[in-house]
Amino acid sequence: MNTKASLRLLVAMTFGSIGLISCGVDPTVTETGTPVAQVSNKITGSVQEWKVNVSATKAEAGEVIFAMANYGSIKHEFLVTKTSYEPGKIPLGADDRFDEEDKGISVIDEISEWDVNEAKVLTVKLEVGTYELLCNIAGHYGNGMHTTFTVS
Ligand SMILES: [Cu+2]
Repeated sequence: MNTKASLRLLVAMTFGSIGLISCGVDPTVTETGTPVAQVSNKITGSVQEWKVNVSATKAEAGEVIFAMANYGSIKHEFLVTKTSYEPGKIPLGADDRFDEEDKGISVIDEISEWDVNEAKVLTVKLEVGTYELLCNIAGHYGNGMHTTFTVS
């Protein structure tokens, strides 16, 4: 079994009967190329240089499960943050990261940096609000590793 097939198997085991998981490498579309439902509390996704992809960008308040694969060529991390900053506008420090203790940011939980071609699962309880899913390794956020996630 190749690595991506292994990752898909891991994700499929995580979510059991969700059919779309087994369809392909890109979790945002089905085998026929149809976008998957936009609202889901069971998210599959990936991190890579320089983006964060997720299978849905909206969820309902409550438990949300993220199964994330690292499809990049270097380590990445995955943070679920609630923030009042506009997407991509969290101010960066001299070290090219943002301050995770900044008043405008609340880091709900994270998968700390993990290896290429491996997948990790994170379960969080989310309230109604606007979140950014991102990587805060030096330079990564500024290069585009973030995506907006809305809970209603
Ligand atoms: Cu990164």
